[in-house]
Amino acid sequence: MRINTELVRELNHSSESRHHQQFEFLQEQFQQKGINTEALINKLQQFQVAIPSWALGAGGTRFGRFSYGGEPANLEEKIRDVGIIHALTQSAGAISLHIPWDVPGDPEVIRKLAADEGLIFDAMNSNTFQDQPEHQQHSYKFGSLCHTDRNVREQAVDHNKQVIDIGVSLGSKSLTVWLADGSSFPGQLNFREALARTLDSLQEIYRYMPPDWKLFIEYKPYEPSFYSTVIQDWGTSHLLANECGENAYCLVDLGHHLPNTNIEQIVATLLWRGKLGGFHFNDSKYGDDDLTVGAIKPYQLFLIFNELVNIPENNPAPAWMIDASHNLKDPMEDLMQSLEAITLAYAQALTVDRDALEQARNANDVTQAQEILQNSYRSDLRPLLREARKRAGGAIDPIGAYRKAGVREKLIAERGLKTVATGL
Ligand code: PSV
Ligand code: MN
Repeated sequence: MRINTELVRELNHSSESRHHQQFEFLQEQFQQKGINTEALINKLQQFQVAIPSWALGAGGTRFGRFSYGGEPANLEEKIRDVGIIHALTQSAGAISLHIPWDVPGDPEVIRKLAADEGLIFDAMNSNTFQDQPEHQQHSYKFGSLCHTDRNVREQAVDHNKQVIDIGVSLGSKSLTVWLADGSSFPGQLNFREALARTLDSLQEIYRYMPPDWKLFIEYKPYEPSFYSTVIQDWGTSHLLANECGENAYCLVDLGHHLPNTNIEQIVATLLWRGKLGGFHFNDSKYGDDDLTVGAIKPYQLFLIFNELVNIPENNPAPAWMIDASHNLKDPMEDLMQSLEAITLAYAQALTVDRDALEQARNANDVTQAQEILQNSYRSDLRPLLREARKRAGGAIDPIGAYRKAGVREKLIAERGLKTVATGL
């Protein structure tokens, strides 16, 4: 199943005139406010978010997993699925692989396949949170890079080195390390020694990276460890990144914060230090990456983008990725909803009147500062997103087009109802 430009044009046909009216109306409003529509469209078209290879199948919980049907059974099919999402949205031009779930047979063939779909390889992800008996001698039950046993640490470091090698063969330029290392009971772990051992292991991985690569260090306060996590927060991630070197950065995953954490402030701090390397988007009511981006806290997402639109020169462009779980919905529809929410928050943040906001801040006009932000947040910029997509060759209404084209039905016919994608 593939979606080509011809088909997208056909699918767009019925939405064309309605879209035109809505876009004209929005453009007039932009003119009145002195906002440059073309510059906005240009920025939106440049903005690409990577799709993780493990998000294309139905996710499970520890209580069960309900398959979706037509799920990709191998790396080639995962790339094809991201190709479909990219063809419709024109904003998912990259895929992020998790090893050993996605070891490529022939890297050249995989590279070509991705290029045919207009995709590049974003950050590589290592996995030392699960045991893969056929690939490893020692267990990660009590940690990996932090483990008390040198042999386990060496095995985990070697795995990360292999992931880098695979990434190099595919043209990726970064490695994301997320560790499940931690403890579930007080007394289990010597905090200081565990952190020191983790740093030691990370430094060895860092030294192995090619000079044009970046290391992203992801943090998470709990789960699967329920008492302590070795890299629990942005401060720990920042400390480790600093100790590793200038190509090591922090990775912020929205779901990896305790309730009510001010994530936008963390983003601002990391940007100030030039250490924000990557971003995992998702949403949650209670924790981690349970829900579609923007499903619960769209205003928080906007406030985060309000910080992200101004990337200072000392911080390289962060890597954007969705990292969400899909338990009930069609994963591809869910990913398209996430892309829409992310792009919308980005567009809204781009329309904030920065000069007026700074003036209000400097005058301590609290009400006005809030008004400025909320005016942007409350404007419906969806016609702008549709126009940017349409001009780039994408669908005016990606989910509508996906359904009209019968993508899922065709995938089920091709792949069967009972395929299971590798992942969590
Ligand atoms: C962990 O919760 C995480 O956010 C990390 O990014 C992992 O690599 C990913 O989910 C998938 O397991
Ligand atoms: Mn993540």
